[in-house]
Amino acid sequence: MRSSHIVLAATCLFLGVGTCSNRLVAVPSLPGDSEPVSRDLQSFSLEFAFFPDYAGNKSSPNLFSRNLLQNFKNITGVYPKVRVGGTSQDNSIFYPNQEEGVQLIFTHPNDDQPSQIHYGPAFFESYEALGDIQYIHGLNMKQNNSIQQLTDAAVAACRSMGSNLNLYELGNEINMEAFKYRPANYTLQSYIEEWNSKTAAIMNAVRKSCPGTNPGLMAPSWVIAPMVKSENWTIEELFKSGFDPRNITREISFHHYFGAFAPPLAPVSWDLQRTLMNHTNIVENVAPHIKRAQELAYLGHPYVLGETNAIANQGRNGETNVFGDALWLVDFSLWSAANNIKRLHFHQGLNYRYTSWQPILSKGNPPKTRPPYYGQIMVASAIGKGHDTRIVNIPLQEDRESAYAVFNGTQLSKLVVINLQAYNQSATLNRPSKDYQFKLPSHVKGAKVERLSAPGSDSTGSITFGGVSYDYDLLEGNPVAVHELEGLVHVDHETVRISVPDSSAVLLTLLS
Ligand SMILES: *[C@@H]1O[C@H](CO)[C@@H](O)[C@H](O)[C@H]1NC(C)=O
Ligand SMILES: *[C@@H]1O[C@H](CO)[C@@H](O)[C@H](O)[C@H]1NC(C)=O
Ligand SMILES: *[C@@H]1O[C@H](CO)[C@@H](O)[C@H](O)[C@H]1NC(C)=O
Ligand SMILES: *[C@@H]1O[C@H](CO)[C@@H](O)[C@H](O)[C@H]1NC(C)=O
Ligand SMILES: *[C@@H]1O[C@H](CO)[C@@H](O)[C@H](O)[C@H]1NC(C)=O
Ligand SMILES: *[C@@H]1O[C@H](CO)[C@@H](O)[C@H](O)[C@H]1NC(C)=O
Ligand SMILES: *[C@@H]1O[C@H](CO)[C@@H](O)[C@H](O)[C@H]1NC(C)=O
Ligand SMILES: *[C@@H]1O[C@H](CO)[C@@H](O)[C@H](O)[C@H]1NC(C)=O
Ligand SMILES: CC(=O)N[C@H]1CO[C@H](CO)[C@@H](O)[C@@H]1O
Repeated sequence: MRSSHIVLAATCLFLGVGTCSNRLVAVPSLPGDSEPVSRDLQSFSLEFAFFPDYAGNKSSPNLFSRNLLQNFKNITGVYPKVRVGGTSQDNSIFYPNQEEGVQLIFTHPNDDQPSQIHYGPAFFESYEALGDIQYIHGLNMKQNNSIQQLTDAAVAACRSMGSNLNLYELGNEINMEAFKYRPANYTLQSYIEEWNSKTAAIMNAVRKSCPGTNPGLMAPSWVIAPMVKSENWTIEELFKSGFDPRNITREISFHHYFGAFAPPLAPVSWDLQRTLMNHTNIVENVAPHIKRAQELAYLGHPYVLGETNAIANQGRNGETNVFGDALWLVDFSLWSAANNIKRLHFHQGLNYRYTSWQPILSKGNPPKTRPPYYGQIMVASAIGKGHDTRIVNIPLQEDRESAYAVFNGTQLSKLVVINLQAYNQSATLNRPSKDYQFKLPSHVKGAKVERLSAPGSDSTGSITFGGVSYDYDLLEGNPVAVHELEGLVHVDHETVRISVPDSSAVLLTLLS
């Protein structure tokens, strides 16, 4: 079956149906301060409690997860980095004598997360199941009755993970959580003293037990989200007040969500358009991180979003498990990359409503590649294998559209256009599209066309990028071509013309 966008593009061009803007857009030149984009921009954060469900273990690795991660390596040449942490990290206790890898204790069986996690040495087998991946292992800061428990966990990690242990993290979203389990007089200064003394104990234990390894810390892993109000906890204040005197931090990590799945809830399809499928809103949400990254550049650490996703509290059905979320993910990722944010760890958990894939059958939900994964694959494809890739936003007029230029060194090499106008798969009207013309350098003779498409922004399946499906049911997450690739587009008079249906995106790879 030919994909429908070809027909729709023709409708736009020849019959004039829809909102074909037909403007000639100039591609901005590369600004002097642009930095190369990390090939592992698309990275992951796996909820601590559910890491074994995602990874499996040595004797039975989760091949589906392994395939989905391997796809990134094939596209960019490097694996995503994986942080194992989240709220459940601060409810996890390491028991050196426990035989089972992990025991999850749920307060209510239908809760999204267990209230307690007990893990033993076998938990670390999961780190060997997915491939040669660099990990960030989360340690519990909330637990406050034994330093030994903390250092045992750190030592178990460095002993079993060796060089695959990239960083530790101590505590999750303390700027929001500390008030729930520390006394009322717990201040920023208390936090600084606690973090400094606990990380000193961790590093001493690691130096003794794992000589030759040198893992640092990802910190402070605070969260910025609409519901978090911790006005006296600013990172500028943190670093000015004696945090990390030994400079063991290697990466500054913040967490970010675009909203929360909590009352009052706006209608879901309205929120999808308003909050996620909205370039202006993405720009506004990322702005504080861009500013903070610039202000903290003097520290000499990369700035990453160590845990992020669309809507906090594990997402919202109809908004984060649908194709519109994949389009949000592409725009959010490219905007962040264009503004020197080094990595985005998209948070994952079993049965979560925003997860990129469901790794095993659980609560009636079968293993499945979900829409956000396809957005991640498109971003990875835009970045590719180059070591000097730079990304620049191409300003457009509306909230519901977005475009980027990708450079190899100083040479324009790719274009991305995202049409963020919601389109329901059940709609009966012809699918409208927007028509763009870009002015290109004279050496460009044509372009390869790869589209991110689905029946609608509310689709949970039938998604492809470049005609390729990564569905579990086809080949367990390996790529399968299900649509023919569209023919090359020609470049006439140094101009390329491309039609982008509502709720879809396109990657043009320029050919000389
Ligand atoms: C990915 O790359 C590996 C190693 O080069 C190769 O063995 C494998 O066939 C590739 N997979 C796909 C789906 O291209
Ligand atoms: C490894 O995974 C298999 C399959 O889920 C499970 O039966 C086994 O108990 C796990 N091993 C450990 C040590 O947890
Ligand atoms: C905070 O309150 C606790 C009792 O809840 C007390 O033991 C501790 O000394 C107080 N700390 C400071 C810094 O005032
Ligand atoms: C912030 O600090 C000020 C001054 O110390 C204090 O009055 C205020 O209550 C604090 N706010 C919060 C939310 O702790
Ligand atoms: C997009 O977001 C901006 C900023 O939050 C808002 O002002 C605007 O109304 C939104 N546009 C749409 C189409 O929802
Ligand atoms: C701290 O370490 C980082 C590398 O992780 C380095 O770039 C920075 O200059 C160091 N800062 C100080 C004050 O030594
Ligand atoms: C980038 O340009 C360099 C120099 O022209 C070339 O060798 C390299 O293959 C290009 N990389 C990509 C990913 O196109
Ligand atoms: C999609 O369907 C929902 C629910 O029926 C409706 O509220 C929304 O306006 C529709 N959106 C578009 C873009 O047609
Ligand atoms: C054993 C332990 O972890 N104690 C810590 C409890 O928390 C306070 C700060 O609130 C630290 O100072 C202690 O070291």
